[in-house]
Amino acid sequence: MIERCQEDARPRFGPRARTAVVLAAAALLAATSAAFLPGTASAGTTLGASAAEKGRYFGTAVAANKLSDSAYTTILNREFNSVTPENEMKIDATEPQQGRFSYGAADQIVSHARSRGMSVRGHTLAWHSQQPGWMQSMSGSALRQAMLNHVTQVATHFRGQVVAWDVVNEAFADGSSGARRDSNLQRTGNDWIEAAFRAADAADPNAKLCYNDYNTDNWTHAKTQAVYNMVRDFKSRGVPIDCVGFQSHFNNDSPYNSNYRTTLSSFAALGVDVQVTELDIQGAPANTYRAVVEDCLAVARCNGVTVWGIRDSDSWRASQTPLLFNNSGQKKAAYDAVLAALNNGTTPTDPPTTPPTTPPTNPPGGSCTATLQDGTRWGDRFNSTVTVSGASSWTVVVAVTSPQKISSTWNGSPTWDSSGNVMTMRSNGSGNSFGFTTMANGNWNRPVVQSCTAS
Ligand code: 9MR
Repeated sequence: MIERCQEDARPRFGPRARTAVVLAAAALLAATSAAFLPGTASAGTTLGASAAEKGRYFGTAVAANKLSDSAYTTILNREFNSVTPENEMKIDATEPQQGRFSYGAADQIVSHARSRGMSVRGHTLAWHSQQPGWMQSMSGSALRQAMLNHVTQVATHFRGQVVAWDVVNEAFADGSSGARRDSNLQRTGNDWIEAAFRAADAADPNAKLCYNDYNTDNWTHAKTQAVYNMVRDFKSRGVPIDCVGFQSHFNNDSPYNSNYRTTLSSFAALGVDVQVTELDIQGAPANTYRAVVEDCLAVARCNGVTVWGIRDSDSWRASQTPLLFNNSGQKKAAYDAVLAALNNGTTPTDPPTTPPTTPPTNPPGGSCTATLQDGTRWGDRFNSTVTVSGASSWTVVVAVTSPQKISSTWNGSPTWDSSGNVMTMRSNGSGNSFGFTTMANGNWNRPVVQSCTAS
């Protein structure tokens, strides 16, 4: 049975005119990725290159005072294609005295990153914590004005250099209340968050504007639901929010849960991008790191993953050894798991946690439904994802229009007809969706799903 792809005409970045900068950044990342052939899994050898092959970034928090440590910069420059200043863009760093702005350390990181083709996430414009003394002692309309001026000045200074901003950080309370966190900013009025987003939007219309928080990873938690409701409300009222950051500081008290993918996809379904912004995991278990990356890759609007430091010794939780490199800068098992997940391979040392085979839900030869969705678009190519329902084991035929060429695929086993324009993709146990990159060669027609067969 033939199922045609469904139209999805939503603008990818909403009404705000930020597409050009985002596409330029994506093209830059794509240009750094390795070449690879039709039908093969990605074969990147670094986190950044492998992520770029999947249309994503892989980033790290960076501390300016470590940029003189060559062991640190060797790993940074080799592995990562996105950076987040760990402390240098915070309020106490950028406006230590009211009205006197200080950008030296942040500029140093931005310059290091951009001169090497890495993108920058800005962190953070409005936060209850790390406020300079003068702001801590303010309240009411004076504080509201000072906060908005800070957002405006800092976002203006970095305009064009920061791809995404954590506009507001950690504004919800822990625990089961689902309430806003009490803070001097919250006491200026419940609309302080949307006011901050509007100020950031006016100052830098091309940056993606994110809300960022921790302990919002588990879909069932009250805090997660509270942030979800806020984002849904913002989208319905036209508040300029583009993305949600999930810090993802996992430890024994706040562990990874397999519903993380549901969290990411549920937020994405509200019409925002999602990003893993501060990942670290106590003990750095390879399986959990891999699961986080796979969850992000499974959600089309998950733009990338940032780990919160390079070596364990760089971590704010160094004693928990939560990062991908040990104190000597050597790759840990978690590194191999992340790279393999990005390349869509498996790690031999880690047995699968789910049974290898599940009985087919549909008899062989029956029909299934395959829906094609647009993914990231660069200057010369674009990604597409196909989601299959109605069969756990399937064969989907997709055609592109000459002179288009499919240059890479993921999450399936492809074969090709003699023209190279018709791809038969078979499920390979990676789940119910697969993706591919099409070189446009001047033709931007959408690929067409020709058939879906249960097998
Ligand atoms: O890693 C950061 C650490 O060096 C700082 O002392 C601390 C306070 O500003 O902030 C840490 O980063 C935090 C981030 O800004 C927001 N989410 C939680 C992070 C870990 O505390």
